[in-house]
Amino acid sequence: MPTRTIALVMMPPVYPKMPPLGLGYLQAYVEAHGMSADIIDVNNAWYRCVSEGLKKEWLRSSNIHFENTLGGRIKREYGREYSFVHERLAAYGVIGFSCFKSNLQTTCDFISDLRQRHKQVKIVLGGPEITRQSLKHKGRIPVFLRRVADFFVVGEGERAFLEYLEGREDSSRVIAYRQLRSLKSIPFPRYRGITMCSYPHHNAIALLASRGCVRYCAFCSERLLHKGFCTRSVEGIIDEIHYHRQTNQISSFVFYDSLLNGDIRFLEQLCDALIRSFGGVNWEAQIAVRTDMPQRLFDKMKKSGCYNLFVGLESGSDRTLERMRKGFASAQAEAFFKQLHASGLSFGISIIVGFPRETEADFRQTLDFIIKHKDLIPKIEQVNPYVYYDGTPVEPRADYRMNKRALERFNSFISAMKSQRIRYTNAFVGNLIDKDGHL
Ligand code: B12
Ligand code: SF4
Repeated sequence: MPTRTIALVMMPPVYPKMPPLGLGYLQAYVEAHGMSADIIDVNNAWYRCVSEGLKKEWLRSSNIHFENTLGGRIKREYGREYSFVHERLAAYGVIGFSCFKSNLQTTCDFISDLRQRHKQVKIVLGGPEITRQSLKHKGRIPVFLRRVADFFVVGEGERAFLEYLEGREDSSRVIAYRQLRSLKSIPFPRYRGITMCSYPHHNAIALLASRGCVRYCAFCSERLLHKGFCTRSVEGIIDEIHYHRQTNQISSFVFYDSLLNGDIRFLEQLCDALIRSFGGVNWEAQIAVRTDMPQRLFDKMKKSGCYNLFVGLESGSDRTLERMRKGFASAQAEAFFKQLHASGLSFGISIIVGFPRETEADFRQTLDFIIKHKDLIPKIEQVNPYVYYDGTPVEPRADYRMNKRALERFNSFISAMKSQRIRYTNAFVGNLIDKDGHL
């Protein structure tokens, strides 16, 4: 098996502005175990060659028609670039594809094309969409995927992919949730072979300080990707930042963690180390509302270089927050925002309207909360009607596509933000709404 050459591929469309973090981790892990794997970021290569109009479409999320037809379009309109990737991939013995909902169609179509010429190639599929498909089909991988690929990884990829490469796969053709026992000494992504300056955000890079989550929010599919919660070592993260500052002149670091404050002792150690090692670096992250963070920790976050935070408030109604299992009440969120504010930290919040059994009064309370605190909350980062995700404990029928009221409330929310002159991020308003209205 080790004689086979390995490629790790990201097909489009996914977010194209920074190198793919998941594939960076897989490459680093496989290489630490004595094998070599090349990352082929087709998403980035094709994004760079298309027209400005197509680039704009690429960045609009939940754009299902665009997602499902992009591969065919590239093949027709950018034939040279398509063939170039085809030729390049035909040289590999094992190809692992990273699957998201947005790139699944392009990935499957491309593999079918590749197999026509390259019958011996072994195809492995992993990534969040494979996990979602498995959750949707109660632990099974659906037939349309089984026809396309040889092997599937559900959940974290490092150990599972290595087991496959070492020939330890079994007849089920699936490895699920084979998680690393510890992240403490995991090798960090160096993206060998990738030209960092080919990315639009060439001075920024994604980091991961932890995996999983400590909360159980009812609507959330993110916590289903990884069982439990664990952190890396602070030293490992500092080494990674040193490496990318020196080797790739990276000056901004975007934490892709589900939440950076899952373990507040760890967060404090991280901030201390960032201050000690660099006098601070530019960083941003998602965090959850917590009642146990001392003010000095917010101060350290600011001092260590935090320039933006994303906080999931989701509702201003205590009944809805409780049904969402957010783990806090609106008064606690208010106190938390005051702490952020007092340390001079910039942040944005997200809101879900039309969550199951949200009454008109609950919805009003959310609006009132936002309006009352418009000077405290710097911006609304994301607003969406409730979207059902496979594997979550909420009724699928509550999804906004079957709940007219959720869309009505979404529209009233936007009108209120406009009339009250509340700042919001356009790109994430309604970003989970299908652009074609498909299920
Ligand atoms: C940061 C982030 C973003 C960023 C950047 C996204 C990007 N593509 O780089 C931004 C804010 C732009 C974003 C936007 C969106 N996001 Co987002 N995002 C994330 C987040 C929080 C982290 C992603 C990450 O890098 N994780 C860390 C890496 C290490 O994990 P990973 O990529 O999953 O890789 C591991 C495994 O999956 C596996 N693996 C991955 N690939 C492969 C391949 C092989 C061969 C193998 C064996 C294993 C394997 O091994 C890896 C290492 O263990 C995740 C949730 C999460 N916690 O992961 C959501 C997540 C990826 N996002 C999601 C969604 C839905 C979106 C949006 C569509 C939302 C929207 N409508 O706006 C957009 C789409 C943007 C796009 N077209 O890509 C979903 C995707 C669900 C799905 N089934 O595809 C996720 C999973 C959250 C969720 N709802 O569950 N997102
Ligand atoms: S805190 Fe965030 S990632 Fe964790 S369960 Fe809640 S919504 Fe999901």
